[in-house]
Amino acid sequence: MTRIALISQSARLDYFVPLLQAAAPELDVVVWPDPAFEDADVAMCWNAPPGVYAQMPRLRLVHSIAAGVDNVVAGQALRGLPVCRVVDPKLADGMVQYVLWSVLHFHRKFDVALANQRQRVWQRPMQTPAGECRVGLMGLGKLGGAIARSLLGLGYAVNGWSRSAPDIEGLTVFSGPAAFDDFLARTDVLVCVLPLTDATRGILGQRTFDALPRGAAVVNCGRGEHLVAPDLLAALDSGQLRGAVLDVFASEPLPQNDPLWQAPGVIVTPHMATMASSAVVAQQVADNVRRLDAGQPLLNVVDMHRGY
Ligand code: NDP
Ligand code: OXD
Repeated sequence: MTRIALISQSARLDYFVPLLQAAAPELDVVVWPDPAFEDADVAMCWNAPPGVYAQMPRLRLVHSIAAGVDNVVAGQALRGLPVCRVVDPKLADGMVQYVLWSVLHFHRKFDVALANQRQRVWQRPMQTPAGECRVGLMGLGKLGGAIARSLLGLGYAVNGWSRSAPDIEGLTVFSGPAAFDDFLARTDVLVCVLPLTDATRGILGQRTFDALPRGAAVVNCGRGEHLVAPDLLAALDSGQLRGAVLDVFASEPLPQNDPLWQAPGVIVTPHMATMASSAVVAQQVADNVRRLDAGQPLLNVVDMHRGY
């Protein structure tokens, strides 16, 4: 019987047990750190403890419960194991909504109105059409592509940055590191939906902020490690940046004493930009386990050379 181990050092994953049993009654499901995890064929993970796969000699597949795989591969010897992730159109819908809310916050100057409210100031901020608000999307994959199409549909001026140049009607794409500064120079609201890799870690730092037009805003819904928080605070303090919406943090939950909680112009949300339904995640993992056992190609396999 194929055994699947639910593994996380930071979250309880036992709610997946009945969902997996419903999706694939033939599976034997165990929850780490039950010692039976060592004999599992499949690891289904979020934030896996470093080195855990080395204790699993029968392991044949690592499956993230999420779109990102950074925290299931960090600190692991993968020995060529396939790594799969979740891809779900409804996950993209949630991200589109979150980013739209963030873009509206800055474009329609809700940040100004809310700050004025705290001072009992009645002042109608000047408004501009969507076409004059330039949204710069870092990452044009499953999530970034959906965001681009939605914002373009609402009339925003959208530019994108990625490694390749996906063909999205109306989107101007800047490709690779050489085009990064040109991309930034045309951005009023910078949105990060990149995966976390060696190439993207710390990309939201001083160099990037300095290359944006003065008064630009930043939205991070990729991973916390994309952001260099002291650089953000300095850029806000100097007025180089107008504000930031942050959904992800290097340490989650965000520690009580973190200055980001109270930083003027910063909105903190608890990694809620989007979330696949647990039933969909369980079904996708169950489908991939069946494919694995049948020797069929797996779905949503991550290219571990790229890291995403
Ligand atoms: P995809 O793999 O579909 O897309 C990744 C995109 O990033 C691609 O456009 C890719 O470019 C681009 N990219 C990767 N590395 C670079 C680089 N070095 N330079 C430029 N572009 C790069 O990922 P998804 O859209 O599905 O998800 C993106 C991330 O969103 C996840 O990894 C996760 O971290 C985060 N996320 C956050 C959630 C939240 O609630 N806050 C929820 C879900 C996901 P190319 O295609 O050209 O290679
Ligand atoms: C994801 C996430 O990667 O929820 O899916 O962050």
